[in-house]
Amino acid sequence: NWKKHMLPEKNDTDSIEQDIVHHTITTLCRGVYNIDKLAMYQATAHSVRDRLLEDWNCTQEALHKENPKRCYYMSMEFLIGRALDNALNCLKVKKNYKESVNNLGFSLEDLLVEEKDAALGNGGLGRLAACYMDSTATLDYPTWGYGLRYQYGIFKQIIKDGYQNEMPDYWLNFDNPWEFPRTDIRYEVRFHGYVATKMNEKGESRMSWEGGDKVQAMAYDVPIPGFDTKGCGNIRLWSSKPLNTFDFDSFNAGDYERSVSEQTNAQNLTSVLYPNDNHLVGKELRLKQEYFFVSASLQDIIHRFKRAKCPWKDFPDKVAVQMNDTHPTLAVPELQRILVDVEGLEWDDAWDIVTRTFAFTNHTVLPEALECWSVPMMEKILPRHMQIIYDINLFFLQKVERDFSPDRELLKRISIIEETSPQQVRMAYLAVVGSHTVNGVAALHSDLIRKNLFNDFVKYYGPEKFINITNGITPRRWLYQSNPALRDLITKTLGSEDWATHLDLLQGLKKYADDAAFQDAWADVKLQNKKRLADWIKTNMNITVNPHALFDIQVKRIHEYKRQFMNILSVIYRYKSLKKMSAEDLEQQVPRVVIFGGKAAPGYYIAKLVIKLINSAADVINNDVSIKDMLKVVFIPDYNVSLAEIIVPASDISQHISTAGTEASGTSNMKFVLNGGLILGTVDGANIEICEQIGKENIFMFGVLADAVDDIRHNQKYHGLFIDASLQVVIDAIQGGEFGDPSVFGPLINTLTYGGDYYLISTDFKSYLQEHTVVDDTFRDRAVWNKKSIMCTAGMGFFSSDRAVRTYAEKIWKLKPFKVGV
Ligand code: 26Q
Repeated sequence: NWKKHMLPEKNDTDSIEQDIVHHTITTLCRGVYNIDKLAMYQATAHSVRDRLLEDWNCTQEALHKENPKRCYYMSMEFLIGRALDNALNCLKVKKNYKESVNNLGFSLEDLLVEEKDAALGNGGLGRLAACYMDSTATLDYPTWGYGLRYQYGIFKQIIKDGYQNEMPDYWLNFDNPWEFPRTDIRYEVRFHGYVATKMNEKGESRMSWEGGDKVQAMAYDVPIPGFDTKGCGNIRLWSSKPLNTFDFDSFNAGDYERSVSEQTNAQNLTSVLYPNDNHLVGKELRLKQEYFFVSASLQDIIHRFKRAKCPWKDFPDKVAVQMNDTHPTLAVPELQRILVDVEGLEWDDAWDIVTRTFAFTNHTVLPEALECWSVPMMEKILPRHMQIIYDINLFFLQKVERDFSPDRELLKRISIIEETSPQQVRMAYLAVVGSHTVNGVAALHSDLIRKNLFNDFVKYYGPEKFINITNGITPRRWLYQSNPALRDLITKTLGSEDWATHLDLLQGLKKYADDAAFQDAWADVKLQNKKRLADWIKTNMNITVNPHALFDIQVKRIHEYKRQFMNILSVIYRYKSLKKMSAEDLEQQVPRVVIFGGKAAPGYYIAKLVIKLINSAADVINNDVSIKDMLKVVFIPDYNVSLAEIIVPASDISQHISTAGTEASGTSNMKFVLNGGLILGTVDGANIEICEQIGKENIFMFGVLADAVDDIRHNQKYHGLFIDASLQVVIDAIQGGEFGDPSVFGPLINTLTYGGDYYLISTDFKSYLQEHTVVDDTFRDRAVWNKKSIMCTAGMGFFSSDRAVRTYAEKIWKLKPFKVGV
């Protein structure tokens, strides 16, 4: 009888309107006559989610029946952004919704911006996870994401006096139509306690983790629509809740307050996302979050596995787990613990299952970002896991010694335990030992980790275990959704919108690259997008920028290795040069708008000073009438996914200027180029492959190569730096107080002059300035520029996250698409 009531939702405008009104009255309990934009957004979102849920249920039911192999993408971060526009596009109902919302007296565009970003991530790694979920859903791969449901996402950045201030992002303040609490899906997670020996059912002696404190993990599901498919993916996020047991001991002791405060502690576990990007913080709470996440996810995976009654040895044929960096690495000892201590398997059989299940993606080579946890901390919070890690390490080292080399130095280097005081667990090594495949995220990065970080492991295991899968981005959000004008032009030109799921088809644009009419249409789209951004800047910051100027954009987390400092130094150099020019010369310049955006980790003092310097320079430059609007500087506050959707389509140039060898891949570089923006960049990360794909004549590259960096650092250390005259001019201007109290910037300038210039700004500065001149000269010839811009977009097929995910599925997960009935 159920079936007959399960009628599909209708998507004609009349039915849509009915649904929206219905949700207004019931779900929101609002009178139709006093409804505001927020309520209207919510009612609309609820009606869209109804349509999504049909697909969700359909997919999950089919998966349950067929029970194919599945992949689980474990990530501490998912930087999803807004969901409504994406869902409308995926379901192909945007046009009708627009009309329905209009008929109800609202504009859809107004409603879309009412939604708060789901900002459960810091930057690249979290956004990558979101793009991959979009692609696995679109390609019908049976993949689920697992993550944490932080109540506070990445902080909101406010600029006060030029300085960054942080405000909490309490994003769940209003109801969130895009998550489903699963009140019935709960698991217990233990911390602390002790290890005892016990007899199991077979009469064997086993270790058992007992006592300690327990909290509960409850599931929230976030449906992930695929583009133009009935299939719908899922991200399962865990929220910590107090266990609903009553602490009678405390109660009897009359300590009611304490028992309540313990409950609050349990809830606080998943309160806040750590706001550090590419930087380890060794906080106990972070370690607890990691274990909580891993424990709940594995219990859920095993619960699902057991329903099919397969033998344990088949586990890796049913389950693939991808670890997004080392953050979920405790899953390795946790699965080993469950198999040996709880399920009674022999160590070696269990270890075989573990290592056939996990794979690990590395996202960084920066030493300060590599996770290391102190042994005493780990012992206290996870006593049994610490023992298991020691055993994993012991057996591993014994094998290395026996099968490979007895060299003590090698064994010390390759050990999962670092013999510092106190000892440290090297999580990246544990992840390598516990995985069957390890991958880097761009060709250069994968080479570097094979050569440096994991070199001993490559020699021991052989090179096959260490592969490259270059990152990708979803063309749905990063072109189809965020750049409607370009989307329509491309679709019209190519004759269909198949490119949105087969991005290589963009190649078809190449034959129009010299066509003057097409170039004009192309340039007009760019101008529209620049106007859209200029309007945003005017409305939100009250700064006027000229949309015909060259828009030069650097938006990403603020970090020394990304060298926003070098960018603002070059801007100051440009400013000083403009000021020296005659009126005639000034008139001949290419006007520039330099746009910055990005958050600094709250405790990252130098990064915060960079923000201050950008804002101080902007103040002076933007108010100096003598340069005739030839230069404007804008720091866009609170850069996030939704702002990126406005900023990315509007670049002429975007900057990706990390010291060679430091940026693993970068993904915003791909987004800008896909939208017809040219790159000014170093020979680093995915810039190199972008260059290969689009042609070196279409990208501006400068700076030393990665393999020169070590020697230069060495030389600088022993022979001092060489500060070029152009750089000295800028340093003098700052120290001379042209941008406010110079003592403020002392520590920042010192990173160059006394700090050894670790990121090689002085090395690259001259070639950077030269390349800026090349950019200006190229921009003067509009036809040449437009052609380059077209060739950029046309060559970006490779960087679709569909390609990346397909490669993961074929090379690592051994997973086939699973299509639900049409
Ligand atoms: C670790 C321990 C404790 C607290 C925080 C962390 C932590 C959190 C986030 C460490 C690192 C991160 C984020 C890393 C990251 O975003 N890396 C970026 O990953 C992108 C996707 O592969 C690449 O494109 C970027 O190059 C890389 O920097």
